[in-house]
Amino acid sequence: MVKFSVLKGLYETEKTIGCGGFAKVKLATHVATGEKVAIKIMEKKMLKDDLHRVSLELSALKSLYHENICQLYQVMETETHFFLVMEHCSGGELFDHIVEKNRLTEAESRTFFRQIVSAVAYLHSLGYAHRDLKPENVLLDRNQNLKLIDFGLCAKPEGGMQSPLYTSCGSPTYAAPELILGQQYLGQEVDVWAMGVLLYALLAGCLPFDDVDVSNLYRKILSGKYDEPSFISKESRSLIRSMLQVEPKKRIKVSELLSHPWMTLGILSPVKCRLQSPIDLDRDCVKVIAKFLDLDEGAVKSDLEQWKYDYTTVTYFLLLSRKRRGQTLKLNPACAWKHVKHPEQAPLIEQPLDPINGHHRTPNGPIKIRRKFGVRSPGCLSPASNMEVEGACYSPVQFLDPNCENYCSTNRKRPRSSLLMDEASPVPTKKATPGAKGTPAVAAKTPDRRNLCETPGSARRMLGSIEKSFHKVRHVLTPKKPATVVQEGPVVLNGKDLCNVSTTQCKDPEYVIVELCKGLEGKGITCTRKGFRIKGSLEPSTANRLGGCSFELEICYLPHLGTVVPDRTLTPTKSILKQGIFNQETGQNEAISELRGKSYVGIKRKRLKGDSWCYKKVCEQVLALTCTGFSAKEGRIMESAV
Ligand code: 6BE
Repeated sequence: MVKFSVLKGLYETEKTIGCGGFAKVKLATHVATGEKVAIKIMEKKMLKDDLHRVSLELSALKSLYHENICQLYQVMETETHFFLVMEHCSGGELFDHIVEKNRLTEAESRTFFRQIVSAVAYLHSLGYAHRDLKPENVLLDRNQNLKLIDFGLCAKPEGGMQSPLYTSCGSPTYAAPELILGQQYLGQEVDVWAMGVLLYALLAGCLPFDDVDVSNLYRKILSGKYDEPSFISKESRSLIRSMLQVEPKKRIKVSELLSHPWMTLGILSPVKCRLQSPIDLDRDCVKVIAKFLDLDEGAVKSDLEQWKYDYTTVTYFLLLSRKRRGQTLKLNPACAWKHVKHPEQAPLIEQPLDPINGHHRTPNGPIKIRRKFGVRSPGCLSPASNMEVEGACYSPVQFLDPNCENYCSTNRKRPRSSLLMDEASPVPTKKATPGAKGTPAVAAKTPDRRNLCETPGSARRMLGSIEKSFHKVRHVLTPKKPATVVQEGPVVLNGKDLCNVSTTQCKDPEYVIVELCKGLEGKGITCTRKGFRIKGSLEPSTANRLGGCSFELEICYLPHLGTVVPDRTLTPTKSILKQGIFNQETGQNEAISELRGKSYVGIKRKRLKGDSWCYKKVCEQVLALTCTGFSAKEGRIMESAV
């Protein structure tokens, strides 16, 4: 199914793997190479006040090339949506990895933390501060390499990294004391604090500063006091302590982190923050593209060197990654690319500049100077010398795909939204004043996980009219949702789906769902039941300060592990996968009705949106309920032991 015509023939979209506040991430296959990618899709209408973040994120991503930063491959913009085609990180969130393992060993934490420090040091070296470092923003690729994501809150102070910033943003639990106090701060220093919280989370499996009450949370952060679990080594504790220094000037510097003895223990080499020697465009990959498009190598090469983040760019990146893995370099002739878009027909694109030097960065390291097209949007020139410029402030690239209804071949008219973003890009500096009696300034604000970034009023006003004009187009582009089919009974889980499933010792799904709802409601979690699914949510205003979360729990039958016929050629998991719920007597897969009272019931958990730590709390509640058998009383078809 292709929902977005702009992707037609170029990407085969699969499932949605994440829904954030204003973006959804879909898995997809890049048709030309058959490689997996992640597509971050943002609906402009939903972006509202967050529209400028896309601009920030794009300008940052376009200047970044690092093995621990999720690579941007292609950008598409239609009247209604932004599509960011990005590197596929099949290992999912580092957060889930920690939750799954409870906590990580020192060696594993070191391996991960070195990569985080490397990515952050690289960012800082380019003049960017991330400002939203947390395990939810760190993904793992197939080789367990870490990849930093989400640059929507990053900042690039005009006067360089030593210039102060003012806007408080990011998650409260990762916020440095100076952010809480609403003071001016240095991007590097708040990133170091957040990395301290992150390292603590890796090693301890919980947060150093945590409280259900927001003011208490801020008090704890400001005090800088936290528990040091005894299982954490003296060296680790000392490193965490050096990062979690309340006084920013006493905090360890990123440059010191790179060669810190803890970081190099057993590995010896200091952390590298930059990629090694610049590499020229890979000739083999260029050749393959040239052959496919019937162009000469030189044309493809010069096209690629412009780093337009179009289909040529993504194809190059993916071919290169195939080459590095020792896989064949060939392109799928069935791909629509050839028919819809030749490099020379590409719309004239405003080039993003390397925000540091006004140079064009190339993914392979060398910086090529191409000043001509780099246009700084006038709105970005800050009048005050100390004024903060959030993110880079170049005009977002206009990209209209010829395959889309809204493609404008002359490309003279900029989409209104882009003009809008130009206006919105210089986020006004906001100097928060700490409340009376030392009440933290941020505490009074909405405890949204990414609070406190503002959009100028003019931009907000413009949005209203743009929304209206987009409304019509949206109806054409967005097909109606199919009516949801409410199932009669619980689904039977396949072996593939067994992750994020809590098992119960109960065989009655109705009992489990009723008790689960009761138990969660008892903990102040709002639940709505639909069939054998529960949609739940935790409001930010109630028990948590993390911006709340919503989740889905699905009651399902677990595969009948006991009746799987062992197949010696397969591993146990594969054996379940292959055979499903197999009844030895009948030699058939059992129907759901026949499973009643025979199969154990499981609860599949899924975070829909919101804060991960808040979601972790929900998971803990679910686990607590399943462990206690939902209540003190005996379940109807409950068994005491498996
Ligand atoms: C840029 C945000 C992003 O994701 C998970 C998988 C694959 C790819 C895990 C489960 C199948 C593969 C069974 C945000 C959030 C959705 C995690 N901004 C990404 C890129 C991004 C997500 N992935 N790759 C890139 C990703 C995540 N799964 N497994």
